[in-house]
Amino acid sequence: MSELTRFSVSLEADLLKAFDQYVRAGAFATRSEAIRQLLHESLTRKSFSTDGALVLATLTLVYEHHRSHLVEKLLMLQHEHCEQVIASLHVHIDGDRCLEVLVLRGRGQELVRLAETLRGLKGVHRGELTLAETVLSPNELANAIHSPPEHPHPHADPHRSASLSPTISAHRRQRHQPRPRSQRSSP
Ligand code: NI
Repeated sequence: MSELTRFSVSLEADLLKAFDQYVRAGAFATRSEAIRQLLHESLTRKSFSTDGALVLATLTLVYEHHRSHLVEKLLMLQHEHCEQVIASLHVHIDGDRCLEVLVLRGRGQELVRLAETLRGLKGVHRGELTLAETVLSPNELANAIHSPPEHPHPHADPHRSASLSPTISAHRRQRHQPRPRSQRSSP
């Protein structure tokens, strides 16, 4: 974390009162902590709407798994975008509905379009895209992203097996292999 800098802010009394209520309601430790998070959220959201910015996001989907071909379509789209879908979590809510949380990494606008495609499928009731963080520069990302796996795995069907999704296991394999010394960047 970089060095802390103090600065003063002038606010109207009404606005400060509203802000202090916000700090209490949000159980922030201090005003500084609340301002830090607000600034961070606002700046991160801005980078989401900028085409070139690289971001991490989550997409929460709730869907009916009985819908014809929906599970196949969701899996196919995730494989087609395997560079962006870096992890997933699946929960069987009840006899009909599933909850799936996808962790996405890529350019903001690409992720928005992917989220629209997934939540637009028939049988998907909810699809909430949440921006988590801005990430690496384009060059760093190009070095970090691995080529798509050649499907050495059976497709993990979450309704039959509790195994890790292909994207997670491929990602773990990739992460745990040390990179050649020449590719390591100095701090
Ligand atoms: Ni399920």
